[in-house]
Amino acid sequence: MKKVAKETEIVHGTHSAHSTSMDLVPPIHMTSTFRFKNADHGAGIFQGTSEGYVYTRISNPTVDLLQEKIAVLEQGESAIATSSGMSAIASVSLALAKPGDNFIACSTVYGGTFALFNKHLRDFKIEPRFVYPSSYASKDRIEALVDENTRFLYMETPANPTLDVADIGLWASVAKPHNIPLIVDNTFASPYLQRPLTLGADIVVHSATKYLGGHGDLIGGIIVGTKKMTDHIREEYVTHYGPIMSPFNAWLISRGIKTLAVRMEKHSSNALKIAQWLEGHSKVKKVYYPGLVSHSGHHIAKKQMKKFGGMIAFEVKGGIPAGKIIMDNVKLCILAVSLGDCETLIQHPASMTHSTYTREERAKAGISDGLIRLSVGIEDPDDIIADLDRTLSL
Ligand code: LCS
Repeated sequence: MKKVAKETEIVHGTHSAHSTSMDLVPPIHMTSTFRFKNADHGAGIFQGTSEGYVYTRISNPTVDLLQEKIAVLEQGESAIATSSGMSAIASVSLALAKPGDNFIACSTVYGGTFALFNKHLRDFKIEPRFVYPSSYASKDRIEALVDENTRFLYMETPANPTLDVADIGLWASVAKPHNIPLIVDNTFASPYLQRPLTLGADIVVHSATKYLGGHGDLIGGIIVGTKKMTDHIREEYVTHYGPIMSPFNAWLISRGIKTLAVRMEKHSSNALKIAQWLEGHSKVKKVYYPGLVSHSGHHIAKKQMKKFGGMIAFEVKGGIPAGKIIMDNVKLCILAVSLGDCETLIQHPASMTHSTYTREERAKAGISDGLIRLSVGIEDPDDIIADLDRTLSL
């Protein structure tokens, strides 16, 4: 069959109907274990000589369907669905690095990722080497941090919460000659807007809690890469530490992904309109949105993203007190962390999602105390603008 468009792949996925029930939507396999036909069949599955499922911590048909779907979307060979975005990042890190090793990461990442890297991996004697500021780092500055114990490079683009854009191809050009994998957290963009594996990355991770699920009703994570790489991560970490996704969450994410293209189009067009409006507002000091020509990473974003996504950060004149007035008085926008939901969410990174950084670390990573983050939903953009406009004039 002729290769179909991305939007078509997203709707159809990879499953074919069950031969008897002929469901349009595949059922949820809520089972912890699976029957063997006989003792030889069971033993054969364990040895890899017979086909079949064993136990849901190892694999499950509903989770497999989601993994196949995401692998297709990200143009990877294989994927692993995990219990959360954090468990995806922890699984990859701990599968690739051991005590005495180090890795290089961009300095502006989700606050939970920063805590994992800067505290918990350090406890395991795995050293993070942050690139400050990371988004527009030259090849030489990244290269200077590599040594024989460097096990991976890690970047988030666009980054949480500053929307800094890092050049995936440039980071890949440092990783490749050393044969070190480049990991990209593609949560903010989703595979609809950006496909890091086609730009030189080796592994993609996601918080599926966000745009992939799309409806704010679950927690989940994804790892995508070559089959060799995902087999290694499974064997080294996932199977025996057990951070796997439940079949119910996998089913919900498969359902959410069907509307990924239309949601990302609407998130992106809404966010662009709101960012342009904020930029023109007299009470707004600075707007961070990769779709704005004024954004320092606009040219890179244009090169590696289809559109610019639904996340905006901005600073208002009057700093934290002025920001609090907005957060305490919005009516349509909801004061909550997380992102990528249908509803517009607003939050304050310094005191919320990025409070895992010290003030000095935040300053070095470019996360100002007055920064407000907006996850633009799929409502009518004029209603979101009206809500923000009212609070900005209080
Ligand atoms: N990667 C990114 C870019 C994230 O934004 C998050 C969570 C994670 C990984 C971790 O995923 P989780 O385990 O939560 O599924 N970001 C959040 C945020 O900005 N607010 O609340 C969670």
